[in-house]
Amino acid sequence: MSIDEIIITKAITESYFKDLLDNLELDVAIAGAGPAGMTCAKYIAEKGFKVAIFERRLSIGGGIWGGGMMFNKIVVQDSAKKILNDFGVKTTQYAKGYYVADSIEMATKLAIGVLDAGGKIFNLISIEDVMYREKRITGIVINWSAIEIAKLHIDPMTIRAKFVVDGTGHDSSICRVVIDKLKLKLNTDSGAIEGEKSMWADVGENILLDTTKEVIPGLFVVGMAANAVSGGPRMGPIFGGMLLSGKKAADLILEQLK
Ligand code: 48F
Repeated sequence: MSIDEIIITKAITESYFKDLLDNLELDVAIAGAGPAGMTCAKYIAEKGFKVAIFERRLSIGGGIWGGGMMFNKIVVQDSAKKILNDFGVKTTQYAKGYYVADSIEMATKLAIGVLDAGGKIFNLISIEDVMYREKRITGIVINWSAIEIAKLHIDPMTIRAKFVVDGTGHDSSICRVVIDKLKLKLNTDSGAIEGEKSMWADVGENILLDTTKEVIPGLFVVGMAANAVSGGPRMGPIFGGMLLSGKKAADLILEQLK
């Protein structure tokens, strides 16, 4: 068989646009394919709801890959180990209550968990704005990351979603849009983004279950973004909180979707 480049081009173009058309109306749109966003996506998708993650970068995984200071291992505590088990990520107990996982295995298996549950991951797409109707976030505004990087003057397009999840890590960029463009008050002490505090793993990990919440109707915040928005500390290369936060947001959203 001789290979025809035009068939390859048509195969890619037609199947990509089929996927895109199929995901214009979602139950849940998630910003960022970091550990928190991917955990949230899997637990919602496996219940049969339509979920897509939009990731700015070429690769999924956010801050997982580099572990701590480029030593590509991550640590999770007892309470989060079950979530790694759910994704099939192997762990080794290092000390009582502390488990070590390989960063590469974790990043890839979290993504596989999302896809196998029926979720979709779009890479190279940035969420640059939100849709807000009748006092509720109702969708996201997307554009190619390459357009953002090249600073081209090209209008974005939209995806409708019953819920949006800000899993953008330290940037908390979706919540920033809500403050900057919509001038709304978030469900935080001051109503603004409090800003993350200096590293304190114990407090940061524990507080994350409180900071993971619906900050305005229709918009949840998970992972490092949740602590950044509510003024919690960063926690460094312990990742249990990210997983538990993603799971907690999934449970809260599932309650409302049902
Ligand atoms: O930063 P990230 O891994 O967020 P996370 O899930 O996990 C935090 C940890 O990695 C680490 C930590 C653990 O103790 O503190 O930092 O909270 O993943 C966030 C993802 O969101 C993408 C970004 O490229 C990254 O992959 N992202 C950020 N802004 C946007 C975005 C945006 N506007 N649109 C789409 N993706």
